[in-house]
Amino acid sequence: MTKFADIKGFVFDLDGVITDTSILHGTAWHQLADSLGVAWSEELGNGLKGISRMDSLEMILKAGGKENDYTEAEKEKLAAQKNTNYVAEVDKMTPANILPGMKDFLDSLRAKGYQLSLASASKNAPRVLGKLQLADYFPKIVDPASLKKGKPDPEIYTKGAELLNLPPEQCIGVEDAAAGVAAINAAGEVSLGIGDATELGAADMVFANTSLVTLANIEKKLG
Ligand code: B16
Ligand code: MG
Repeated sequence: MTKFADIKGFVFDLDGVITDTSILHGTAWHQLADSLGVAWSEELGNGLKGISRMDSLEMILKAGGKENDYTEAEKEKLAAQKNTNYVAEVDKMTPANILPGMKDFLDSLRAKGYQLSLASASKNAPRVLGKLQLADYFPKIVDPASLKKGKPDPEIYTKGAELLNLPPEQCIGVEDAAAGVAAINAAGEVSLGIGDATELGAADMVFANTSLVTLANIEKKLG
């Protein structure tokens, strides 16, 4: 098991970890589901966390029994429609939308010389980071368009460690979604989950919320 002293880098998810765009994603998908006549549920919305844009659309269509009703071109248009609505909300974001404690945590990581990269499934991640004024913290971002498979596949976290030139076991992956924790574990990194301990039971350590995520608390858990 990795010790705290072995850790050299952190690979971050964005949505639900640094900021809460999941609400904005949920609202935009809910709007689209309504327009398609697909019944929305909280469960459906939660299941989309960390899932790529096109995979999210497929899940919504499947939930409504409409997975065979649209051509690929039509699906691209539906996804673009959702994204237009989502981006309009993202553009209203400010640094006040950084989740509690996360700015301090990022500052402490920088001060202690840890390397940081971003492993977000979101193609809008650079835009979101810009709105939060955190772009300087993440010069290394995995390009989600380069991925063959989304979370829970380890690819995005493997690439996140590669960007840092670190072996995976020297990295902590930070996630709010079960699919993301599975991806971190499969990549051989130490998994830090933020949220419900039952939902994120596969994580090496779980914190109930972002304000509990500090280097001191991580050291306590990792030893
Ligand atoms: P976009 P993460 C994920 O971000 C979101 O959790 C997920 O709900 C969204 O569908 C996905 O990004 C794609 O986002 O449509 O902006 O490309 O949690 O991996 O940071
Ligand atoms: Mg997330």
